[in-house]
Amino acid sequence: MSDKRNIKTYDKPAGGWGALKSVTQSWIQSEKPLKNLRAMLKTNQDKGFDCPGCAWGESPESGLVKFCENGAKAVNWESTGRYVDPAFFSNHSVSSLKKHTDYWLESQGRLTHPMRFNAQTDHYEPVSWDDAFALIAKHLNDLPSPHQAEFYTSGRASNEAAYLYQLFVRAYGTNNFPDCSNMCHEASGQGMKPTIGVGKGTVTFNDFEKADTIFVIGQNPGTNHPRMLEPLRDAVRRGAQVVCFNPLKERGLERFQHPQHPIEMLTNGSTPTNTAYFRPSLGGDMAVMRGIAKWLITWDDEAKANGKPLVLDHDFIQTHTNGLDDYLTAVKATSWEQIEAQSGLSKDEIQHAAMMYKRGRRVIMCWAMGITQHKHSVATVQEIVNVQLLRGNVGKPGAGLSPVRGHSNVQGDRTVGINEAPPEALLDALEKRFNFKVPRERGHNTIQAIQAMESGESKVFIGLGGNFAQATPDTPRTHAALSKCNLTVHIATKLNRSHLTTGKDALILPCLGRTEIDMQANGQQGVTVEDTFSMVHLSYGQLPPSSEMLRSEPAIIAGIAKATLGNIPVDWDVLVSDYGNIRELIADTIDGFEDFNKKVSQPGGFHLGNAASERRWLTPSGKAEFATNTLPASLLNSEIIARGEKPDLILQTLRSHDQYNTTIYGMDDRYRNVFGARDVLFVNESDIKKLGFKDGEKVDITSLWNDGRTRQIKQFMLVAYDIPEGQAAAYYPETNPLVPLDSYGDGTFTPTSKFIAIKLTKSESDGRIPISST
Ligand SMILES: Nc1nc2c(c(=O)[nH]1)N[C@H]1C(S)=C(S)[C@@H](COP(=O)(O)OP(=O)(O)OC[C@H]3O[C@@H](n4cnc5c(=O)[nH]c(N)nc54)[C@H](O)[C@@H]3O)O[C@H]1N2
Ligand SMILES: Nc1nc2c(c(=O)[nH]1)N[C@H]1C(S)=C(S)[C@@H](COP(=O)(O)OP(=O)(O)OC[C@H]3O[C@@H](n4cnc5c(=O)[nH]c(N)nc54)[C@H](O)[C@@H]3O)O[C@H]1N2
Ligand SMILES: [Mo]
Repeated sequence: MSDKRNIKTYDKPAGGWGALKSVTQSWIQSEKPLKNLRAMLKTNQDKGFDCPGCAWGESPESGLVKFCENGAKAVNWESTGRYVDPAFFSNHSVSSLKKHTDYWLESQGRLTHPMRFNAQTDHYEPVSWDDAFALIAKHLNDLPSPHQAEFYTSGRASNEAAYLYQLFVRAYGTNNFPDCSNMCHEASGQGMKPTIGVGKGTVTFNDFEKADTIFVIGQNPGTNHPRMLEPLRDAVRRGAQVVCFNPLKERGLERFQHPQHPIEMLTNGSTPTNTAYFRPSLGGDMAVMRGIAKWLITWDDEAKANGKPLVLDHDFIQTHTNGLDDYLTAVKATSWEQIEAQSGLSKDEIQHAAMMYKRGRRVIMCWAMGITQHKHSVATVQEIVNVQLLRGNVGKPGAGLSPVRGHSNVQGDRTVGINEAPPEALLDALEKRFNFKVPRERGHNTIQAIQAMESGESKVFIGLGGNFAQATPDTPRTHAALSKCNLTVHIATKLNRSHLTTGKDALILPCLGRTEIDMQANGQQGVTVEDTFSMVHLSYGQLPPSSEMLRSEPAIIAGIAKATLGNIPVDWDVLVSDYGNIRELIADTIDGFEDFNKKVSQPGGFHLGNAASERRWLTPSGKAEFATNTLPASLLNSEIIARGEKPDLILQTLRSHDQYNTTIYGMDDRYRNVFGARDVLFVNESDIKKLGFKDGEKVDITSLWNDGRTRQIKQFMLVAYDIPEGQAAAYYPETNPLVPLDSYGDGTFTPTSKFIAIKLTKSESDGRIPISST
């Protein structure tokens, strides 16, 4: 390695040989390459398993190979030949494990045995499944109120596991269901539900083939949904418009070379994945959408005056919507000065975007975390909906709304009842079917769960997957909150930092992963998942379990439930003997799942249906509602303004190409040309100069908030990067100590992970470290 840092622009297309090389490496590192290769070919196939990576859905017609580079990494990461067994825990105390990085912890391999923390020895020690269940039952039954326990879910849990979990927790007596969705697409659901009547995307895979314009807003599919690059590329090839809004020039949104396309690979051919690229300010998308609406309305008025064809879809608006007049008034009252200042785009640029929108007769708008992790995310989602309603782009083929979900079953978990604010209809159905008094009080979301543990009100934390302590904001504070618990329990496949922040008692319960064969009394079981297009399908593990001691998630939940409640309200063992029994209960209680077992046994599964996509509006008025929100007066939180200090930069926290949320696969971020490091801060070169630093220098980063706490992370290397002035970017989860717990979205409680006001200071011991060998 040279001692000179070197971060150039990555000039190769996304995918391509780089992706193939990376997949090969992940195979070899798994130490089970041949077995995994056989398993890989079963990814997303009929009778195979659902990719444990992202929630992107499959084209029904796609061929033999249905995985992408990052899906391959997810499979090889889960199915490793390394094991974290009782000997490992006896060699490593919990205090010594805490000194290792997140990457090291997870790379030690698969958890093999149930383990109980012994505070005296500072070690996790083996425990029998029955004793583990009995310990949980004792803690839960000792609590004065069921509302003092928190039941977290990460979005990899299957429908069957999630349904059993919510049934158990509600029978126990609470709706405390903090989940990863609270930190993710919460704003999409909250924004869409009151406007179009459903909180899910309205499109399916096939719509992408029919669209003549696709907007991709605040999303980095090249890394996080790589299989989406194919429909984007195909769209560009057939002459459709792909319009991207992202402050960063993300490689996957520029060019793509299909790694599973031999001719493309051999000729080194690649295709652009956009036809226009706009680079807004962080948090500026609501203003962008408002500007697009303003142009559309202006053109419509002009067309009306000149007797030309109108620009808005007045028939659709008349028949299907409510509230246009108020919305028009709000749009007209928003000044171009404010739109330009807040969006970071000029009136002309927005005109260009509006033209591309107008040109499409069928437009899909996709978005992800760049939209949902802001203070005013709900209003931004609703502005996207408004623009789509103006031209009737909801509920027709090739058009619609597509919040692209993260975890592979995060959408399904919500559908089957993981919801701290459950709809009354769900509670009524459960009460009727199971004959117990369902708790009606709203439960805790993720932020409220942390607050409740911090204040000592909540005493038990159970995590169905995930890495709660690292994924959530204000890291040291969250760790402190967890360690105040009487009991912490983690149902997990791999060791992570959350497991090391123990309550007085603590358990790690190792479970089967998606890739593994799940045998129960009635034979091999499959589980179901719902993708981002509301397609529900079966997933069958292919590989022998990593350890004989592993239990499936449904079996573990049933074990906890039986120990805590006995056979109330169901015979838990019968449910686990055959997951078809769980699906029967889902069919009885959850909308859209009638004949579940039959429907899901068809190859490819079935579509859950989406009323808005059929132009049935499940709103109180029976119509789609234009939402009239005003642009925020300032994007800066009032707490920061009150502090009276001007931030140096606004930081967004994002994913590298070598990670799955808090799971770090490696230290490279190929498409951003970063190698061997994650403690980097991307900043515009002119800002680096303006702030008195040099490229490559190390800085400490402090975030601003008005609560008297200091939030700081140290020794991050400045990287001069192609990023708009005033902005910075760095990787999550390392940056979570900077996100104040109380800085969350209006109406969502989603941490504002894409908008953090920061100050930089020179690190005490400065050193230029090499991060690239090129
Ligand atoms: N390989 C892999 N796949 C994953 C994941 C993973 O970690 N690794 N995570 C999964 C999960 S849970 C999720 S939720 C998804 C996340 O998928 P993404 O939402 O694509 O994830 P992020 O890395 O957070 O990227 C956010 C993108 O939004 C842009 N952005 C940030 N702020 C703004 C803004 O204010 N406006 C606009 N227009 N753009 C902005 C950033 O530059 C970045 O390109 O991916 C899922 N798939
Ligand atoms: N600053 C910042 N914070 C963020 C985000 C951000 O963009 N910026 N993104 C947010 C988002 S979108 C999300 S979704 C959350 C993610 O938050 P989580 O879902 O809580 O985190 P993950 O990193 O996906 O969880 C990884 C762990 O899950 C366990 N695991 C893996 N597979 C399985 C399985 O099959 N079963 C079980 N039981 N366990 C399994 C492993 O032990 C692994 O260590 O983070 C959020 N936090
Ligand atoms: Mo997510």
